[in-house]
Amino acid sequence: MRIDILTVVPELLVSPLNESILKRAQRAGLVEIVVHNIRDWATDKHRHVDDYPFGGEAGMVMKPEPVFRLISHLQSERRYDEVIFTTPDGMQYDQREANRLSTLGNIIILCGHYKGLDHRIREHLVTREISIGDYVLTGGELAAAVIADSVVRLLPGAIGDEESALTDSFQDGLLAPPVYTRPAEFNGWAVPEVLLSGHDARIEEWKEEQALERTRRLRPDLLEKWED
Ligand code: 6GU
Repeated sequence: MRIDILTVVPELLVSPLNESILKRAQRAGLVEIVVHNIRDWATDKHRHVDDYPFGGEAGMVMKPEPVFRLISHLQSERRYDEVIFTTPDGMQYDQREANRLSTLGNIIILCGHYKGLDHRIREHLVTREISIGDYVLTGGELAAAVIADSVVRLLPGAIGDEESALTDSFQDGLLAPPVYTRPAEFNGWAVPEVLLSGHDARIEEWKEEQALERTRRLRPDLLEKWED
């Protein structure tokens, strides 16, 4: 898989994409992540990437030409399954979408910035508009990092324990049960007895109960989806 991220602030994407699991996945050749500076594709002398909006609103708008040139260049080199635009008015990102993206070949993630992107690019080049939640970020870079992280960890071989991506919170529509490690008693606080019992069936049952109880208490909205 290849993920091309297009941004006016490439610095924001360096460290989140080059540590830990994402670093390892790239070294192992599971994914290639390439960050592009949109400014490098500007057409004018001062390398402008934004301009004033028609109709006289406040704030600046991302110009179409640099983004168009960069996307056209990328698409001339390989096929992309999706051109994603990160924007607060996109569809809400969730685990189902992360799963879907992780099955694709190559994707472009165009990071929104300023007051927005010239709408012609959204209409003609963007195939998917994604928001990571109902709050406003200064730009789409952190959202792009969230998407890349959540997709890459799903690629086969990206995380050591094959099982652990499948047992994530949300992967079965429920929150994950609590986890514990040694010591069995710490500071007078004991690990739930059943986990020390060695009784696999009872442990599984306890985990399912806990997952349900936590979901019912903390995220009843997920349970409604799950029961459908
Ligand atoms: Cl994708 N971009 C921005 N700027 N703000 C957001 C967002 C994206 N998702 C939630 N808030």
